[in-house]
Amino acid sequence: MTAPTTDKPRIWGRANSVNVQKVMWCSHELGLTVERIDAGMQHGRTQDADYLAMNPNARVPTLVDRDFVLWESNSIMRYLVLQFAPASSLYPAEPRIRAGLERWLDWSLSTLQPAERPLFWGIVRTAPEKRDMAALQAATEAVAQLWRILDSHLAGRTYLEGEQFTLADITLGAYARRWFGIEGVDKPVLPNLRRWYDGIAARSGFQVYVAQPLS
Ligand SMILES: N[C@@H](CCC(=O)N[C@@H](CS)C(=O)NCC(=O)O)C(=O)O
Repeated sequence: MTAPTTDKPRIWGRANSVNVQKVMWCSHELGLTVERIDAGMQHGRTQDADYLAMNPNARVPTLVDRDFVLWESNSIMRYLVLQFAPASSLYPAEPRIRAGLERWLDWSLSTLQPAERPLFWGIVRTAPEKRDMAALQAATEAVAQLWRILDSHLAGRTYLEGEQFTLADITLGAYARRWFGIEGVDKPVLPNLRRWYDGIAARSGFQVYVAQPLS
C-alpha cells in the first residue's frame, strides 16, 4: 500500500463515487483535511491483497486514520465527527434528533440506494443506444416514490432533522444531486425537495466534492 505522505486521515476511493463524496463533503464541513487516494472502478486497487486486508468488501470508501481502518461511508462520517469534532452540529447528541438523522442514513442504504442504482447506472453509465428506456422510466417512478417521502417530510423544514444541517443532509444531498442531474426520463416536480436541495447545494463542500458532472 502507498506510504502515507502525511498523518492526516486518508480516504481511499474515486471522486465520482457517491459514498466517497459524502465522506469528503463531511470532512470539508468539519474543516478537516483528509488525503483522498483514487481507488475503485477504472482506478483498480480494490482487488489488491493489501486493499482487501483493509476492506474485504473490495468497495470504496475506506478510511485509514493512523492505525485505525474503517469501511462503510456512513460509519466513516460518524467516526470523523466523533473523533475530530465531537460537539459538531452535524451529529447532534439530542436523542430524538440523533435518532431522526440515523433513520435517514439507514434509509439511504436500505431503501434509496438499491432503488436508485439501476437508474443511475442505466442512464449515466450506459451508452444511449444500449439504454432500455421503458425499464428506466419504471425505475424512475420507483425512485420518485421515495423522493416523494422526502418531499413531504421537508414541507416547512429547511433541513432534514432538528432545523440544522446534519449528516442526513449530506447523505441525501449527495443522492439528490444524482436524482436532479439525471436527464432523459420524466421526473415529478417535488418543490420541497428542490428548495431543500438548492439550499444545501450552495454549500462549499457540495460545490467542491459533489457538484461535478455525473460520471
Ligand atoms: N454501503 C457501502 C457501499 C460501498 C459501495 O458500494 N461503493 C461503491 C461506490 S459508491 C463501490 O465501491 N463500487 C465499486 C468500485 O468503485 O470499484 C458504503 O456506504 O460505503
